Amino acid sequence: MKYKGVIFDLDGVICFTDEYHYEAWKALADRLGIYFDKEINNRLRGVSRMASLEIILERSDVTYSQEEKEAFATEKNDNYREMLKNMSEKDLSDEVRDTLNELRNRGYLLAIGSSSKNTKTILNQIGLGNFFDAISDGTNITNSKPDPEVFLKAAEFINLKPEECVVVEDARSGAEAAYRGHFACAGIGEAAEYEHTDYPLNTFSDLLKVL
Ligand code: B16
Ligand code: MG
Repeated sequence: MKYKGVIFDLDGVICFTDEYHYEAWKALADRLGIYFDKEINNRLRGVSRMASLEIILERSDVTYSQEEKEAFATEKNDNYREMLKNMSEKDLSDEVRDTLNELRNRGYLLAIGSSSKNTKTILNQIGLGNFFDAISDGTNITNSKPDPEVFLKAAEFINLKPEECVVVEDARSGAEAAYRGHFACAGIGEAAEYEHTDYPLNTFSDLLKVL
């Protein structure tokens, strides 16, 4: 086997919470009178909560204090977490479930590498709370993607070197993080277009052709 481990991004790879992120940021932006649309929302993929807020505030004429920004991020997150309660095992596709099980059967160590501080909540909601060998997420890093920290920690947690792992990503920032960390990268969506992505995938189950 060329690789021993697979590190999965969460949002946009294992499940999809873009719409919830969009609605929660939109509610905040509307309240503050800031223009926000789906195109701006796309720029938030893989980006940490506070960095996402800074992108939204680019459209604001008001300069907010750090304290106010933290309150805005909390407001968005409380709203977002309410929406996450709607998620269930139905939000895990058969394709993703079957592919993960097959990779496990083939003997790979499987980890999560997500910017989200809500990773464990989301995994529990979709029935994968105890599935992965390790979880590296927004709660154990100081630098967000495109910094490779979240993937380097994930590799460390499963005792593998970056060269022994493939990162699966949907966001450009995540694919760049993988490249900067010396990981091979399998990319879906915009990450498939990234110049350093090693394995562009049309669909998640294509992973079984490269691993
Ligand atoms: P939270 P990923 C990322 O998850 C999302 O793509 C991004 O939109 C979000 O801002 C970020 O998590 C932080 O999420 O507010 O829950 O901590 O794609 O890295 O799994
Ligand atoms: Mg993602």
